[in-house]
Amino acid sequence: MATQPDIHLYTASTMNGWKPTIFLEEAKIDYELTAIDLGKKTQKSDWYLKLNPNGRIPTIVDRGNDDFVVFESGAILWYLAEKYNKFLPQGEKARSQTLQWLMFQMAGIGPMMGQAMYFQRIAAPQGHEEAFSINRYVTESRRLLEVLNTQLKGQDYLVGDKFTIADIATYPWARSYYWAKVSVAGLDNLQAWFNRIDARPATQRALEIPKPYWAFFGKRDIAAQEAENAERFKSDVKS
Ligand SMILES: N[C@@H](CCC(=O)N[C@@H](CS)C(=O)NCC(=O)O)C(=O)O
Repeated sequence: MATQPDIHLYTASTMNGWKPTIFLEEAKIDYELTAIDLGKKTQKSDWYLKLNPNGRIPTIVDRGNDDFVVFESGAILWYLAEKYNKFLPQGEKARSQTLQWLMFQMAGIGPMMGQAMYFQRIAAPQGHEEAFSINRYVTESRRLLEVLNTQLKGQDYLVGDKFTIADIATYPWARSYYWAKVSVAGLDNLQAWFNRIDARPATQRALEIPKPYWAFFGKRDIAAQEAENAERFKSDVKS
C-alpha cells in the first residue's frame, strides 16, 4: 500500500499561498494538496478554522509529526526548512540574516503590497476609489522594493549566493509589482533577481499550483484573470 506523504498542504493560488508550494517543489518533497476555494469562502468553514484560527491560507498538517498543524506562511517556511534541512543556512549569522529578510517580507512587503492591491484591484473597481490610501501603499511598497534592490547589489539572492526561504517568501510578492501597480523602473538588481528566479523551473511549476494566475505577474490572459479575480474577492469590499 502506498504511504501517504507527511505534508498535507491547504492552499490557493495567491502570493502567500504559493510560498509553501515553492518550497515543496524546489525541495522535491512529495505532499498532498487540498485546493481551498477562496471565492466560496472555504477558508472560513468550521473544519478549516480548526486548523487555521485566522481563516486564511496557507496551512500545513504534518502527518509525520502527530498531525502537527502550522499556519502563517512565514512560520510554515521556517518549519519546513527545519524539518527538511533546506533553504535555511546553518551558520548562525546567515541563519539570522535569512530570518531577518523573512520577517521583512512578512511584516513589510506582504502587508503593504497587499493593501496596494486591495485598494486598486478590489475596492476601486467596486466604486471605492481611495486616492490617499492608494498613494500611501504604493509609495511604501516602492520604498520597500528599493530596500530589496539595495540588498541585492552584488549578490544573487537576498542572503548571499544561496537561495533561501527569504527568497521563497519574497519572490511571489515582489514579482507581483504589476498587480500592485508599483513601478520597478531603475531597480536593476531587483529585476536581475526576478530573472534569476523566473528561470527556476521548480518555482515556476509551483506558480501553477493549484492553478496558474499569471495576471498577478502581468503575463498571459490578463483580462480574463482580472475579471476572475474581481469575482473571487467581490464580497470582501464592505461599504
Ligand atoms: N499572514 C498570513 C496571511 C494569509 C493571507 O492573507 N492569506 C490570504 C490569501 S494571500 C487569504 O487567505 N485570503 C482570504 C481571506 O482573507 O478570507 C500568512 O502569511 O499566512
